[in-house]
Amino acid sequence: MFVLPSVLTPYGVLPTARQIRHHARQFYGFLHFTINTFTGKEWGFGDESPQLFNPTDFDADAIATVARDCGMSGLILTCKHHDGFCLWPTATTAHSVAASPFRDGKGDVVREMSDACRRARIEFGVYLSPWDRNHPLYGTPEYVTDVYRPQLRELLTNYGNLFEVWFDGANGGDGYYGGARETRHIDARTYYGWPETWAIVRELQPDAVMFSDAGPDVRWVGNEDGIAGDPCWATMSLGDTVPGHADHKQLNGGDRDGDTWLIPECDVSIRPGWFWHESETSQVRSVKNLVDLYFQSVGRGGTFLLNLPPDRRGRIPDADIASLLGFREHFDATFTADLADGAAVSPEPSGGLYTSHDTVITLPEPRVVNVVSLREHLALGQRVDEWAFDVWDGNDWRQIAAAQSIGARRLARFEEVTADRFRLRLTSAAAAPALSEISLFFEPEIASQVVDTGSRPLEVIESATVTQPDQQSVLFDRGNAPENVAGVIYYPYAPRGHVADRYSISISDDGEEWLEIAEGEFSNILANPIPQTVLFDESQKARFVLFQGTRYVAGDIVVLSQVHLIRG
Ligand code: FUL
Repeated sequence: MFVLPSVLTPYGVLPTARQIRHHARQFYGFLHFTINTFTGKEWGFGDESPQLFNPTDFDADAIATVARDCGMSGLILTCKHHDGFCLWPTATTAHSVAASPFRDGKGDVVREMSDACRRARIEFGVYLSPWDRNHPLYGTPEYVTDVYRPQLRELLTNYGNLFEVWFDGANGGDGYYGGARETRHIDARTYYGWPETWAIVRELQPDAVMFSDAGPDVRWVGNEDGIAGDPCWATMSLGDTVPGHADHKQLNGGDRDGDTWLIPECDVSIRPGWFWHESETSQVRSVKNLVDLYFQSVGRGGTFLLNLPPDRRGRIPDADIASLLGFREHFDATFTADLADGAAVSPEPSGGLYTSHDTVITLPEPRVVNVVSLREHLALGQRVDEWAFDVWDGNDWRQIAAAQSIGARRLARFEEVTADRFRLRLTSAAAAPALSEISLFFEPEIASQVVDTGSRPLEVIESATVTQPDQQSVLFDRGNAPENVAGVIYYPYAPRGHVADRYSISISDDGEEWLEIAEGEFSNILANPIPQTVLFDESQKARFVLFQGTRYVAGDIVVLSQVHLIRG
């Protein structure tokens, strides 16, 4: 049994037992899979036919096995995304798998996925989008009481234990809404009655953590890049933060001595988009990038939520699997052997905890080290403000790492050193230190990865930069012998804010008569400002190509962005 040294009393805001268990999950996955997988969209409008959902080879066991094999502790499935299509046969709407060709309308993706996770011995969680662009009642109180909460109850009661319930913050806007095709605004503060909705989760799944911009257990880290602030405090003062209305910077770093313990969860996709798009197969994150993200999320006291988008078969593509397994291999090569094992520690830990401001670790022999891993005993609160790590070079101590905050876990990389003596200095702490781990590791170099994705990268034939603040269109003049153009890539290089979220593309041979060949939405562009690829139904050979931003988010001007034409 753990006997706490008597000098240690808890400091500040403390995590719940549920949160302590969640911190330990560290790395888990997201599955973004729905009709969008078949339409190529990131946000469906809600008018898509359920007939489109038709994975040809869906294999939940194969997906869960990949997640387990790459080291994930669980998977969270988009049971309903913003387009309102339910991946289980719900009683609340006809817009579900029951109306799709999948398993002849008798399928239940949530059932298959939750069962497969249990078989693979990983946990299962659900994402249920509050925004529903399909449902006619969206925007009325009845949507919340008669549709959304009953959907939640179905998911919370029929699929076994859930480890996390994910409430995203995208809210209101235009949609199909049962044919009304209009814009519906809701008040993010009051509309969903979050306290009542959260109470349903507590009642039916008391062990599950809940995620949103405002917790109550897990908070968004403020970006969709998977990167926590440095430092990133587990506590944050909620103020007027509600799901869908939050200060991204504050979410990213938390507040030292904030009033609420909110685990920072770093969500990011293994590809640029959250859903599978064929054109992104050449852009799967490399092993090195995934490892860096682990250090920037788990290594800063957060959790790492990595999205794996199944393709139209209903499988994780080979290129993604190669990166994931490479990540696991590197992870094991780094973290299997704690090089501080067998060390003499001075002063000795008391009750299993390192309680001194200065701790010297003497190894039995010199070892090659380049990573230190620290953890605080979370039940006593986040106590350490600043720390530094030194190596004994034979004559003197030399500092090789330093940072603020430790919390659930702090990983620091430093130049490779061969030494037998190291020292941790807790240079500033709000209360007597209580560390549960000081470990040393050697991280090998990551071999560069050559993955043949079998996909041909898109070739840019001409680019234009938008420089004028009020310029909302780009005109390409391809001259008298234009080549085939397959589509357009829009780079929202603007500072977050003034970017187009609707577009229209037209062509003309003479600059007078125009034909619109594409129009649509750049969904989620504010939270995830990645390049947006629009591929035409067929290649076009026209002298003029006109790209127009027809609506702008968080402002109405383009500050600086680029538009590329893709070779057809
Ligand atoms: C956001 C959504 O708008 C995105 O489509 C995606 O699901 C991301 C994880 O959360 O709120």
